[in-house]
Amino acid sequence: MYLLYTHNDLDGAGCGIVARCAFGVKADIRYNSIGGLNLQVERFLEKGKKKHQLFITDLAVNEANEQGLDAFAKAGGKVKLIDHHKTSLHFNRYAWGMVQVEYENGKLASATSLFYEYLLQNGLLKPTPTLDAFVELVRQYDTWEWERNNQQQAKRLNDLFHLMSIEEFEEKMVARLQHAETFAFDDFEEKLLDIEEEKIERYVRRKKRELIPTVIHDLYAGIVHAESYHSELGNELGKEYPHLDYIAILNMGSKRISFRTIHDHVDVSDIAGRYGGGGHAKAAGASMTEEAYRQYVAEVFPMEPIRADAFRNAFNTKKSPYGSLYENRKDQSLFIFSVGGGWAVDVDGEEEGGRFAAFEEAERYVKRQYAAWLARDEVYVSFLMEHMAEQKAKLQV
Ligand SMILES: [Mn+2]
Repeated sequence: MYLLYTHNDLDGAGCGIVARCAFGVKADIRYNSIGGLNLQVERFLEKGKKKHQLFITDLAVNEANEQGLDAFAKAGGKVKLIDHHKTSLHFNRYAWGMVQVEYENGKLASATSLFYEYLLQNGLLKPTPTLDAFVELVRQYDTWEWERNNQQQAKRLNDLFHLMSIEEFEEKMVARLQHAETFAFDDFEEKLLDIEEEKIERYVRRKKRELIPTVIHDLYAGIVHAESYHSELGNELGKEYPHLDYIAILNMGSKRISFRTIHDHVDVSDIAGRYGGGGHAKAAGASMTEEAYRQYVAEVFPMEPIRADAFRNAFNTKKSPYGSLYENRKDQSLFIFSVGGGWAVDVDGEEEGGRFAAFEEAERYVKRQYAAWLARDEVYVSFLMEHMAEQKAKLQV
């Protein structure tokens, strides 16, 4: 018998699917949340079944289970932990650990791609073009390479995964991988996916208005409560508000926080690590500890959500030669204007913050220091008129 304890996301399910293709009914597959795995491994170690081959994929165990598994392996037990999370690299010190974040050609690994290659190399599964294509879609989705490559099929595969139970998805995919010549969705799935795509867009648009900006441990975070579509939210909100270092997505029901960033200067697995969690540099998660609850929920509760930049302006546009006006909830006026090849900021008429080489840097400054947004045209026009009146009055003195 083969036992597979794997993650309950698309990459984890991909491991279940290739295991089913390899072992058929001889595989007992359990899909776990990050927290659920340790309980499952504890129970397995108590029974100490040495005749089973245990695979753990896309997840890591805690220290107690790490030692338990090592003792189990040393006593002749068969176990393999295959993962691609940076925070799991220390398992490589064991013969039973196989953690790889990146391939030699620079492409990022996923648990499904690593496990698939393991099965091929050990003669447990025969490669087919359909399997290759499926594994590559999962890898592109899990590593976000799909976005750069605009690989919509990978994104849609993940959407489809969330439209049904894991078991149903596994059954559907295994049948397709065993019989189809190429990997594709059927007409009904394509229609469902179109509807789902619109639904996600509406959801993200609504969440944009609930985002709360705050500073935690010297980093600028955007906080939002959401039960689903964490990847889409992390990505869309991050791009909409590039002055935020990262996005924290809270799920109060499951008491979990997801951390996402689009920036290279932030490693969200470090932030998750502070609360006992882990993950990748750009996507990580943790349980909501009491400290996390205080910082991300209680202290933030009285704060106001972020205001989006005015988007229908004809005059008050970014990088306008006449200057761009921002405002905030304290009724301050932040005016960004070009000067001598650079950019400067006036705060209520006084220059502040020094000179900026690029407009984006000046904008980042007013957004981070003053929680400001691009004002609407009406506000801009009356600001300019007042400004001109002041200048005139000064000249007449
Ligand atoms: Mn993964």
